[in-house]
Amino acid sequence: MLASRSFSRLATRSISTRNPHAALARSESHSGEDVLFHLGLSSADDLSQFRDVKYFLTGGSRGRIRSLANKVATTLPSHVTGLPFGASPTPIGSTDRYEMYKVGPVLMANHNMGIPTTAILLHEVTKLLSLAGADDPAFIRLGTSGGIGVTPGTVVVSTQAVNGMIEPSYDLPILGKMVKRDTTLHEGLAAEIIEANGGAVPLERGMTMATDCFYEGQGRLDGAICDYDEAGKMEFLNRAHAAGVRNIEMEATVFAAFTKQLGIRSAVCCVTLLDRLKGDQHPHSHEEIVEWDERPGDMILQYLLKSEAAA
Ligand code: R2B
Ligand code: URA
Repeated sequence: MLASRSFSRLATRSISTRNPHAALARSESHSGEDVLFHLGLSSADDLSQFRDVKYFLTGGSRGRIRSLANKVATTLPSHVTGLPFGASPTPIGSTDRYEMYKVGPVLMANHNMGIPTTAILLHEVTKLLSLAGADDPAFIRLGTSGGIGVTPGTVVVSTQAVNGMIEPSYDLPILGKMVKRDTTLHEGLAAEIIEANGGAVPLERGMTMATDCFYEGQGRLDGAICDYDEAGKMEFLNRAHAAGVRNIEMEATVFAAFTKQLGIRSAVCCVTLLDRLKGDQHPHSHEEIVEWDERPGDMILQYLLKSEAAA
């Protein structure tokens, strides 16, 4: 009962950008097009193929996104993917900065590491989907992270993102002023993902901290520079844990804030590769890490199957 209601779409709503100067881009560009520079696409291309996008999945590594695209192609039914039997997805646009794939209603691209590269992708994919007239697509980040007091291999489905100051805010200097944006994620989408998982992948709910540095920003003692000690590191990690943070990565704040500002439903699902309360380096075997790496994608495949079955 709850399942069919939560997976149904109540209203159609085109994704939209929020920029009163949109026409300026075309008038300034050499050819009168709005160029999505880092995707290698433009408003002059036939973007109608993106109109049916219902899900945008992103994660850091291009290899992980490529393998996810193949899994989506082989797991979703052919009436959803529209792919002939045995066909593999091929990248769309330029592959210099990002690798982007589309399988039926699922668009996928890697965002690389950190907030700036993720922000560029979010701007351009959102413009792309808006130009194409896509209807209310959900944005989901699938990634890896360091857990805090969480069993390694657990996927944290984020309630909210916090920055490296443990504040629920994405802070971006704009025109020389610090602009702070809300980082709350969409409750309903997270609930649908968790329900579709049905206990198959171990998961926890919790806040996710996004930092600007893998080493010092995450309180590691093993970087090339470190001006604090073990006690300082543990005080920081314990304080984050007490505030409700269950994992640390490098993109959740911009992902949450960007989507929240444009009214896009979004979720962040990151597997924890180690418990930072126990150390800084990955103590687990390569095979374990490879298996855990697949978990967020496998969870989302279950969500896609269920969501499409209810469509
Ligand atoms: C998780 O893993 C990467 C750093 O190793 C970074 O992109 C992140 O958020
Ligand atoms: N990604 C991070 O940002 N931190 C970790 O500890 C592991 C993966």
